Amino acid sequence: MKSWYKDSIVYQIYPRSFQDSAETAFPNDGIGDIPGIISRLDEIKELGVNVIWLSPVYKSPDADNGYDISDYYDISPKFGTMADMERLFAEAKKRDIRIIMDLVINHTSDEHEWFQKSRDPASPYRNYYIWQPGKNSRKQPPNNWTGFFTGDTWEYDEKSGEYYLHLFDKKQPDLNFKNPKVIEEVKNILRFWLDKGAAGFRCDVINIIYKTSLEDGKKSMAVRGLEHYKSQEGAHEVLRELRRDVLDKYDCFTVGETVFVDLEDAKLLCNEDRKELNMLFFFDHLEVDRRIAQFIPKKFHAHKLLKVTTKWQQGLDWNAVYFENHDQPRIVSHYGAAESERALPGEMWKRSAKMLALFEMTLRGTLFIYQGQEIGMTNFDFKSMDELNDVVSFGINKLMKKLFIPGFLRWKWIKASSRDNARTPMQWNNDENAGFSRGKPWLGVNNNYRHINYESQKKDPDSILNFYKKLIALRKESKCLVYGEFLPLYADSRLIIYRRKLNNEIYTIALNFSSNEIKLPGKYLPCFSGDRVISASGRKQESRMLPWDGVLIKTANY
Ligand code: TEU
Repeated sequence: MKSWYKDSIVYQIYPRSFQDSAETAFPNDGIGDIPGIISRLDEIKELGVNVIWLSPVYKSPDADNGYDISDYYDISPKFGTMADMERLFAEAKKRDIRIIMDLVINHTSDEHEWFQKSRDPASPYRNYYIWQPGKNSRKQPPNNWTGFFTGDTWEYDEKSGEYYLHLFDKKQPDLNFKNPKVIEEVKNILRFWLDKGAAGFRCDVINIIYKTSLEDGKKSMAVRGLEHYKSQEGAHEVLRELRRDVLDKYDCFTVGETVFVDLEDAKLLCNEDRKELNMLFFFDHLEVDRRIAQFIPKKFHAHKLLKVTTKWQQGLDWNAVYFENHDQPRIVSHYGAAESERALPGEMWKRSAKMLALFEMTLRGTLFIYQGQEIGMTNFDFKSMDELNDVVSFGINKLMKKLFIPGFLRWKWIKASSRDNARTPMQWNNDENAGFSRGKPWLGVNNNYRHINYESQKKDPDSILNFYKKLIALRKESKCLVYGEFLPLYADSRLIIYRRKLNNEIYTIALNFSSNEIKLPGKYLPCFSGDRVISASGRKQESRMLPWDGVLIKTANY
C-alpha cells in the first residue's frame, strides 16, 4: 500500500451546499450539484488540495440529506447523472485530484429496494436487516435502546408484523452484518466505485455496524444499548474482510468515522498491521466544551484541548486531522472569536480563524478541510426553528421539551450546536445568494456573505484564504509538520504551546485562545528565538501574544 494519503490535503464537499448550476434536471433549484463542483475544481486545486471527500451524492429520499441511500449505484437527479459523476472523476484527475466517496453502510434508506423486499418475512432479503418481534405480544419494542437522533430505535411495520432496528432516523433501517450476503453487497459497492475511479472511502459510523446482541442496554444518559454494538469484534472482522478481498487490491485509503470511540478502540481499528482502516475521525477534540449530550455547553479551557490533542496525536500511529465537517458547528464560532453573529465579522474573527488554521495545519496526520472553513465561515444567525432543516435539531428540541427545558435555553443550545450551521451555502462572492445559486437556496445563506466570501479573500493577500494557502504550501515543504513527533510544552486556560520535531527540524507553535494579550511564560522564551515563520496577526511580538494570535517558529536547536 502506497502512503500518498499521508501527506494529502483532503477537502470535504457537502454537495448540496457547495455550488448550484443550471446543468442538471433541476437547474438553479437552490441545491448544489456535480456540474457545480466541476466548475469549482480550479479553486480547490489552487488551495493546494489533492483529495476531495464527497459527502453522499447517491439516490436518496433525503431524510438525512443523502445519508439515507436508496441506490448505491446511482446518482441523485438533484446532483446530476452518472455521466456527470464520471466527468467529475475525469476533470479532477486532470488536476491531480483524487476523490473519495462517502460509504454509508450501517443503514440504507427505508426506500431501498432491499428494505422494501425485506418487509416480506418470506423474502430472501428479510435477513438483510434486523427484524424482531415485539415484547409482550408485540405491544413493546424488542429492547430498551435509544437512538443517535434522540428518538426510538425500533419501528413497527404492519406489513411484517415485526419491528426493525434503526439507530438513526426511522427512515434509516440498520443493515444486518451478521449476514454474509450483506458483506458481499458492500464489496460489490466498493468495487463499483473503485472501478469508476474512486481513491477510497470515508466510512460513516463504521465502528457500530455489527450488533453482537440485541439485549437491553445498561442505564445511560446518552445512547442506551451502545455496549452491544460499539467496536465489536464482528465489526473488526468485517473491516478486515473488506480490506483483504477488495480494498487492498486498489490504490486507495479509508478513513472511518467512529462514534463514541476511545483510544483503545481506535488503536485496534487503525493499527497498520491489523489491516482494518487507514485512519479514523474521533470527536474528543471538538467536545472539550460540551457535556455528554453534545449540545449542552461547558466552559472552554485551552489546557483541556491540548491534553486531548496530545492523547490522540501521540496515541495513534496515524491521525485524521479535522476541525470541521457537515455535522459540526463552524470552528471559528466554536473555539474562535466570531462575535455575536449580528455584528460584522471583525479583526478578531479573522485572526482567530487564522490561529485555528495554524493549529490544525501543524498537527501530525492527514489533513481534512471542510468547505468554507478556508474562508472562516461562521455559524448562521438562525432566528427560529422554522429556518432549520436538520432532523437532529428537531429531535433534540423534542427531547428537551420532554425534559421541561425552557424554550429560551433550548433555542440557545440548538442554535449553537445545530448541524445546519455547517450546511449553509458556500459563500463564493458578493452576488445574490453569495454566488451559490440563482434560485432560492435550500438552506439560508449566511447574512455575512458580503464580508466573508471567497472572491474578496482571493484578492486580499492578508485574508484567511491566503493564510490557508500559505500553511498548506508550508506543510508540503516540511516533512516535520506532517510526520514529526507532537510534543506538548505548556498550557493554561488560554494558552497552548507545543512543538513538532523530526530529526533536527523543530517547530514551536503557540496559540492564544483568548481576547487578552498574554505574556509568554519566561521559561519558554528561548523556544521563540528562532525564525518566525508565520503568525496569525502578522506582527512580531517577542515575548507577548496578541489576542487570538498564533505563531509558528522554526526553532534553532534548544
Ligand atoms: O454521523 C454520525 C453521528 O452520529 C454524529 O456525527 C451525529 O451527526 C451527531 O451525533 C448528531 O447528534 C454520520 C454522518 O456524518 C451524519 O451526517 C449522519 O446523519 C449520520 O452518520 C447517519 O448516517
